[in-house]
Formats: sequence, structure tokens, C-alpha cells
Amino acid sequence: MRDLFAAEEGDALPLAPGAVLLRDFALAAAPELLLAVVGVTAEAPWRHLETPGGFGMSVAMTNCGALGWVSDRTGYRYDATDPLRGKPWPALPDAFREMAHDAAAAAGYGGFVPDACLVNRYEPGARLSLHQDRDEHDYGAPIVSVSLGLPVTFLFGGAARVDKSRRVSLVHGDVVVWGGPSRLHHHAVLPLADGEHPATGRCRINLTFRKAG
Ligand code: MD6
Ligand code: FE
Repeated sequence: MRDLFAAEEGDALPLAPGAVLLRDFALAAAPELLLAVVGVTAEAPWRHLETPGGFGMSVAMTNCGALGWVSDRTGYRYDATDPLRGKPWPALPDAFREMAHDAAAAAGYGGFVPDACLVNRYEPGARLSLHQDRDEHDYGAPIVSVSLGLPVTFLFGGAARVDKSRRVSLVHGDVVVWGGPSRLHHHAVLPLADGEHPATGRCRINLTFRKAG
């Protein structure tokens, strides 16, 4: 239960021009989405990717869909092949495709057909430093980001790295849709606080849908 004066369920909260937080949008579908995550990770397991600088990322990742986001010493890219297994990524589950499409539509981006889903797992302490999502070919398509499990603080900045950022708490079932004028805005995820969530246990799962190709 959110506090009395907070936004109501289903509200669309604008974060910036083109970016909106859809509170609870994925709440009803969460069990189905998490079941599909188990299926995806049974095929393409969690891994901690290496950054071009040679550091291991604290967030564990995998992908599903035609393309997957990968990082190694040579840089960041989308790849149709999972480098760990030398095979295509698992197919995008129908529940994923529908959630991405419907959330985009609710945010004003009709006809969104993702070809990539980056699946992130945050354990206590895991974080994502300030970055832009700019490895996709088509900046015309939005990004749909689904939060499941433990809450986290998300920083949403501006076009320039030094721009002031606002902080927003993302909880189980929240969806952020982001495109248009803020498509290339900087953003970060603060270190996950320890806790236990009935749906995921001691972690946060994030699904990030893109049209990458
Ligand atoms: C996360 N999300 O929420 C990481 N990027 O775990 C992102 O980096 C992100 O949520 C682009 C658009 C939406 C996002
Ligand atoms: Fe991002």
C-alpha cells in the first residue's frame, strides 16, 4: 500500500518529455513474467559481463529476443549470438512481447515491436553507473523498462552527463517508458539495498526492451 498522498495505481507520472513512469503497470503480469525469466535463464544463464575497461559488472545479465546486448574488452554491441553458448538467444516470450507493446502504447508509443530484451539481476550492492543507451540503431523507438522484486533508486538525468538528475524509486511492477526527446538522457541505478521480496527473494529483476536492430 502506497502512502495516502502518493500517486494512485496505474498513474502515468511524467519524468521528462518523452519519458513516463507507469506505476504498477506490470503488477498483474509479474508472476508470468518471472516464470518466463526462469525459462530464459535456464537456457541462457546469468553472467557478469566484462566492461571494455576490464571490470566485471556488478549486475548479472542475460538476453532474449533476436538480439542481445553484450559487453567485453572490445566494447558494447548487440549480437544475435550468445557468446557464452555460441547459440542464438532464447526467443522473446509472448508475455514479454505483450507487456512491452502494451506499456509503450500506454505511454503514447503505438506499434512498439521489440527485438531485444536485456534481463538484469541486481543483488544487494549491485548498481549501474551513469550511462546513455546508445548502442541501438533506431533512436526513434522507445525503451520499455520493467522492475520486479526489490525496490531501487533510479537516477534520471539529462542530455548532458553533468545535467542535474532526479531520483525516482522503482518498485515491483513499475514500468518506465522512455523515448522521443529524452531517448538519449543519462541515467543510473543506485546500489541495491539488502532485503527480501516475496516474488523474487533477495534481488531485483529488470527487463529492458528495445528495438536494437
Ligand atoms: C535498470 N535500466 O533499471 C536499468 N535504460 O535496471 C536502464 O539502464 C534503462 O531502465 C534505458 C531505459 C530505461 C532503463
Ligand atoms: Fe540504460
